Amino acid sequence: MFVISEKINGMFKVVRKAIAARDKAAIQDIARRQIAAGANALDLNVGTATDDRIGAMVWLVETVREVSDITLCLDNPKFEVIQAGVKACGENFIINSTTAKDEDLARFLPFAAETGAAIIALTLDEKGVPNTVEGRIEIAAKILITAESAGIPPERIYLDPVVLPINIAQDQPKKLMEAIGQFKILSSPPPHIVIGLSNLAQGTTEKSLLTGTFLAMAAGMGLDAAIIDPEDSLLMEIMITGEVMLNNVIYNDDYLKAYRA
Ligand code: THG
Repeated sequence: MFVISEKINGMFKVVRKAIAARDKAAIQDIARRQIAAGANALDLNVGTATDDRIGAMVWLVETVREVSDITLCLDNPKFEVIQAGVKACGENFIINSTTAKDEDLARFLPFAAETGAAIIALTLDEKGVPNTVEGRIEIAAKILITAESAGIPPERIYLDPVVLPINIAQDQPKKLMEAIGQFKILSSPPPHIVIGLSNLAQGTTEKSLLTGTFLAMAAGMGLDAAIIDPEDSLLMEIMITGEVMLNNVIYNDDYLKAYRA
């Protein structure tokens, strides 16, 4: 599982304050801790509090780049913000994200092709997030076909079926499991599949248990990347144990320690 850290996000108060105060040390501290806990990439999201989203994104990229060359997942719906983040980043980034709206695909895909970057694509279009498995598959197919015409192979596409909170959309996880399985057979080689896992548990009390159970089930269907908090040790242990079940990691009695080493 490709672990993308969710913690550098203006949704969190500490990050919001650090961005406002341009407090480098606070951001660099989160980055170091998330990497030490097992992050393979860091999602950078300036949130909605600041007016100057371009300035905030460029500052976040430069701040993290001072301490790490890790892959940065530039997270913003606005093309201009992504463009500025990419410029500041130089190398080793993922674009997060485009939707399947014609207007978004027409700008994000040629840009991803030009930069050689991987790109996350949400399976939502002009009509929003589909409620059905079929609706998500149709949009996923549209994304893969449009990406291919733009010169982006499926290996550089991360399809995101869009996870919704369990307390408002309990019918969704089962549909997402099915959608993930179907996405994987849409192309050869298959696309990657990513989710923002914490969306599931927003406003709930059993966050690790809900996200951990979902993660294990989704991994079984072919999920291969997730935006999560690697400092959530129960979640990480479930993730690693899932890798054992899928025969991606060799079992021995010390497999948790071995994986972390
Ligand atoms: N797909 C993609 N990118 C994404 C998401 C996605 N980026 C943002 C988000 N979703 C993933 N990141 C988070 C980060 C935190 C939380 C959820 C998703 C979260 N926050 C707590 C809450 O809202 O209850 C606490 C916030 C706080 O402390 O204030 O759960 O789906 N491609």
